Amino acid sequence: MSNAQNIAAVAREFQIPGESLGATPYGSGHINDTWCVVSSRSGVPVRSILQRINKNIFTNPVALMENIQRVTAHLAAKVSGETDSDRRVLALIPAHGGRAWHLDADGNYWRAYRFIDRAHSYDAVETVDQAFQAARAVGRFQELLADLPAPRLHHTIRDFHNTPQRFAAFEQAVGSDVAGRAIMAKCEIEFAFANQSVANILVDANLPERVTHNDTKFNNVLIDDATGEGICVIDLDTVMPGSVLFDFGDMLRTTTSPATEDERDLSKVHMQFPMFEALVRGYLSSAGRFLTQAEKSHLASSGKVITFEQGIRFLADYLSGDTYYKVHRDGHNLDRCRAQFKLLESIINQEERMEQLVNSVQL
Ligand code: ADP
Ligand code: GN1
Ligand code: MG
Repeated sequence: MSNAQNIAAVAREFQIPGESLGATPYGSGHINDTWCVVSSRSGVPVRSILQRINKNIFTNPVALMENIQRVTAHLAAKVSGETDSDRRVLALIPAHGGRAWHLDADGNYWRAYRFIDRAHSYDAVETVDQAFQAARAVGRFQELLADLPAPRLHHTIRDFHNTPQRFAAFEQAVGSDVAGRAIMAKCEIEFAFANQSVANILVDANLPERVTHNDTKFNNVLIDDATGEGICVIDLDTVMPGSVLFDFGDMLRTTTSPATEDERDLSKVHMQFPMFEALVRGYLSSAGRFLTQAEKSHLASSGKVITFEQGIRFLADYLSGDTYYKVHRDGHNLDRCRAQFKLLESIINQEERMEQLVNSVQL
């Protein structure tokens, strides 16, 4: 159900105005399938985003879409009146019946968003300002959602950042070795076991629950082409109750190294201190207004936890035969794991200096 004709048919289920000109696969996300749909409105081409939600991973798409509707409505009300307010929040395009989603004959859930023009996502960070801007945008996103009215959002994936549970799943994947690949990943498996204690740092810290994004990798923040501002935080599937430290940690994981997440030349993978500094300053410029001391004191260690968590998630998926993340080459998940573990080593080597920086910025 993904040839051009079928995509056009799905696009017609939504209130996308104008006549459809075509659709192309879009973005580099690992989970959902995304297309950019172009339609002609009075002769002017207009783009929309069409997404098929990964139903193996998100087992309750209706609850997920309810979260997204509540979150986007709340954010839109908060930014209304600001310049460019319609580019600061994702806006769902409803289906013809008025629902926020369309269910196809194969049981797939789809949604559409207005395309945010004049902004881009990047798989690797290029400048310190980009790191600053992305972190500021995520801090603001959390701040704007702090007064989201009850009830609590649905957990779209249970125990998403329960790192000890992620470790248990990894251990199980090693034990069952269903794809017979453990032999290929001996060093990485040893490294994971040697660093097991990292998994407990944030769960043991008794941090406050807030509305958080939970998937703040750099390519989930759109950077404005003209101003360089982190204009919109996207990919809202995992917005749910959580700790802000996982959001900050995932930015640290994805914005401090010059290399992409799956870089095979590990000499390119390292934590660049100036990027970390920009990240801390950008994040505190918005989130500094509401963070507790306990949260601030875990900023540096959060990167270590989530980089470890992500490494063992990629490794577990490699050992399980690549059932979760999209892969584009043999050994892709193992490459991703290796890059995470290299980055983790680099973070650990600079930990003391990172803690000092966080303390000095707070004064
Ligand atoms: P995934 O969950 O698979 O990562 P995303 O929601 O992050 O999917 O979308 C994939 C990519 O599509 C993003 O990285 C971004 O480049 C682009 N994208 C998503 N939504 C929009 C939008 N509303 N406007 C412009 N680009 C978008
Ligand atoms: C997935 O959807 P995407 O590609 O932004 C994953 C994140 C990982 C990330 C690693 C729902 O994010 O948790 O950190 O890949 N999303 C889900 O690149 O598992
Ligand atoms: Mg994404």
